[in-house]
Amino acid sequence: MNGISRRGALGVGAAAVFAAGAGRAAEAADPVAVLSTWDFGKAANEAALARFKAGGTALDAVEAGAKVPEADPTNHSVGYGGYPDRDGHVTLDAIIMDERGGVGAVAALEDIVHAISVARLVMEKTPHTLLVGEGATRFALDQGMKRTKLLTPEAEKAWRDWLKTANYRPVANIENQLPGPPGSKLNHDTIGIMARGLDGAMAAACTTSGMAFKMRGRVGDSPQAGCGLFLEKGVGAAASTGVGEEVTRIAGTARVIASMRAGLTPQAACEEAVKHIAQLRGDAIKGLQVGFLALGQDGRIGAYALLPGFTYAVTRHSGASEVLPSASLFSQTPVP
Ligand code: SD4
Repeated sequence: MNGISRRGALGVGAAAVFAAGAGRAAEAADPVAVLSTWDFGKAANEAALARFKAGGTALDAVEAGAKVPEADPTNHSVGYGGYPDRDGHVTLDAIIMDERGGVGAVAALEDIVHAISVARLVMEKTPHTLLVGEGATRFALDQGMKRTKLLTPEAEKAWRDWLKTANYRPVANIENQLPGPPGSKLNHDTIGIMARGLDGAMAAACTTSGMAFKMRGRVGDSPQAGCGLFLEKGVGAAASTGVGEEVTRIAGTARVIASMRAGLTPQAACEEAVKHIAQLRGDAIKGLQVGFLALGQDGRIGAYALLPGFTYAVTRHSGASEVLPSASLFSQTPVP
């Protein structure tokens, strides 16, 4: 398909059984506290765990974690310092969910650094689930949040360079291709983050400045419940990353959670959703990245992507953290 080789399934069975056994033992000894997308998720996870340790809820934990990349000017796909749309405006999308059907989201939010905190206020202080654009900014200001210019000189320069060709072509794994080795201060991206307290209560959040140089008004998968993020009590949570349109077409995280509810493991559920996108879209997804990450209520983790390069960060209640590579459907990223 597309001249890209599919990963062979041969030889995976025994390794998967071994990994499942090892995963169960690790979970029993030291349960998963926080799971998030990409290598930079580790710093976010650690902030989330610190919030748990300070007596915070799972909701407090995911908010604290999401705020880390939002405040970081070297991160070009979340919050302050994010790359703008093609008209030069930084616009943010974010969502937060709890176990009682609580959903709060903002889309195309401007001038406010912590989109995730605005999303939480939407959930807690309004009868709505999603506020967009000017109304979302006005709500944030009414709630006492500060107006901040989000376009940094560095992001503005990148935009002006882009304007020379104005060719919109999302780069696969740009999240891990910025200067510096993986995990360095310069590697950051959209974050999907899921937390589970020692009492088993879960919450999840996602925050992003979306695809760089998108059309003005474009909203991706991230702030749409069931697309960029979904959580269901007793089942687990799932987040997506990559080209949001490809996730939205299949209501990706709702699909992952539905599969888990029907009995698939988080890993099998992520694989099913990625394969569905590939089957549905054929050549149209050539060179595009989509990754799903899921945390089951029982602590099992799933991660799967279209292309190699997607990574995720796991932090346990002891404080042990690791960044792991996701498996992928295709074994190579095609050269444009
Ligand atoms: C979007 N899914 O706006 C987001 C971008 C992203 O890793 O997750 N990039 O389409």
